[in-house]
Amino acid sequence: MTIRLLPVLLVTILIHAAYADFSFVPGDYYTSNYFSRDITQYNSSGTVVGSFTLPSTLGDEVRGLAFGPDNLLYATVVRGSGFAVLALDSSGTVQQTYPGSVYVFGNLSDGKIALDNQYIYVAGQNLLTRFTFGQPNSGTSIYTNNQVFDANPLPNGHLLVASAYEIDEITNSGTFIRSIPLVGDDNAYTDIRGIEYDPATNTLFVTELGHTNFFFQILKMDASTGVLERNVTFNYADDLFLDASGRLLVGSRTQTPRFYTQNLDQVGMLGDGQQMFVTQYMVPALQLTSAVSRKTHGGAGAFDIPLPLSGSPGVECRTGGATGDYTQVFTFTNNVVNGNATVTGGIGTVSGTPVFSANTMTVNLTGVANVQTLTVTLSGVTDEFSQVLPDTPVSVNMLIGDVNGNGIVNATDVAQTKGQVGQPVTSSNFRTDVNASGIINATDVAIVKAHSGESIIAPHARARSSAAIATGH
Ligand SMILES: [Ca+2]
Ligand SMILES: [Ca+2]
Repeated sequence: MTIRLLPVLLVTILIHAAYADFSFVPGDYYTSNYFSRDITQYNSSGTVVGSFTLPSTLGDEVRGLAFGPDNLLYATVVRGSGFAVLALDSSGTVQQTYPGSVYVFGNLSDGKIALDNQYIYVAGQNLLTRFTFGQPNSGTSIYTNNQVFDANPLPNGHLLVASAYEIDEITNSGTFIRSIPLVGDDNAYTDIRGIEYDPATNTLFVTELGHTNFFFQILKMDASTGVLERNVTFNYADDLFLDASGRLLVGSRTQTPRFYTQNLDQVGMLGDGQQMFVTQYMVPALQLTSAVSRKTHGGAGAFDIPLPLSGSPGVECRTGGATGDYTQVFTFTNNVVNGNATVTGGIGTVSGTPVFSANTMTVNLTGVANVQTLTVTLSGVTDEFSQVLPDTPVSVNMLIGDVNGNGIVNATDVAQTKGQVGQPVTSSNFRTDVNASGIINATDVAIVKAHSGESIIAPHARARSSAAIATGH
C-alpha cells in the first residue's frame, strides 16, 4: 500500500514545489481564464514558474488582471450575479475588495480591468465601472454602450473605451470626446474584444471576432485617424497587453497567448495552453546609472575613475601603455545582455566585443590618444526584459599626469605625486600611480613632469605644448 502510494505522493510534492513560487517578479507575465480561479505566472522567457488559485470563498472565477501603481495585483473576480475587484499582494492575500454589481459572468470576454494612478476601470455588460483607489464602495458607471469590453487609460488623463462596434475616447468621468473610426476593411468594427494603445507611436491595437472573410483579427491602426495599417488573423484573439519591451501579448479564448511585434509579426508564445487575460509585472526602466575608467594597478588591484554622465567629463590621468589601452565599465539599472560601443569622438577604437555581466557592460579601448576628449557611444544596449537603451554618449578627458583632475598638468600634480612616493596605492592616492604599476615612485613623478604644461581646457596651450614636445624643447 505504501509502495503504491509513494510515487503519487512524490509527484504531488514535485508539482507543488514547482508551483509554490508564485510571486511578483519584474518582467514576469500573469494570466487568467474564464471558468477558472487560477492565476498563472510565467517568467520573462514565457515558461510557467508559478500559479495561485483563488479560494472559492473569494470568487467563482478570475477574469481581468492588472498591476496597480501600488504594486498590487488587481483581479476582477466573478461573484454570483456581480463581481469584485480584489487587490492581491504577492502571497495572494486580499488587501482590499471593491464590490461591483455588473453580471460579468454573462460573457466570456467580460471583466477586463485597467488602471491609472487614480481609478480602477472594469468593463462588463453594457457598462464601464469606475472605482477610486482606496475607496471600495466608490463603484460607479461612467459609460454605457453595446457590450463594453475593454478600456485603456491615456497619458492625457482620458481613456479609450471599446464596445463591440465602437471605440470612443472619453474623460475619466465619462464625458465623450470623440469616436475613432475604422478606416479600412469595410470601415466598420465587428465584435471588438480588446484594445491596447502605445502612446510612443500613437498606435491603437484592436482584437475583433470580425465578420465574413474577416474573422478573428488583430488590427494595427493609427489612433488619430483610425486608418488600418496592418491586420493578422489569430483565432478568438481577446485581451491585449503591451509589454515593457514594446511587444504585444495577446490572449485568446481558444489559443495559447502569443507575442507580436508592433508590426504584428508573431515572435513567440506564452507557455503552453489557452489563456484569455494577460498582463505583466512592471519592469524598471533601463537606464545607465554610472560609468568608470578602470585600470588594474599591479598587485594593488583595480581602481576606477568616475566618468560623470553629465557636466564636465571625468579626467583619466593614467598611462595606457605603448598602445594606449583603457577599459570603461558601464553600470545599468537592470541586467544587460547585449549591445555595442563605438568611439564617436576623439582618437581611439573599441577593442573586441563588449563583455556583459549582470548589470555591467565592459568596453576595452585601444589606440587612445592623450590630451583629448574621447567619446564612447553605447548603442542597442538591451536588458533582460528586452528593453533597449537609447544611444548614449559618455565622454572622458584623457590627460596623462593630471593627478588632481583639474584639466591641466602642472607643478601641483608633480608635487602631489612626489608627496605619495613610497606610499601604498589606495583608493585615495591611486591617481598618482600614473603608470598603474602598483607602486608610486620616481617613475610616476618623471611621467607627470614630462607631461607638465599639457591641458585639456586650453587648446592653444596644448598646441604649443605639443609643438614643444615634437621639437624636443
Ligand atoms: Ca592638474
Ligand atoms: Ca607607478
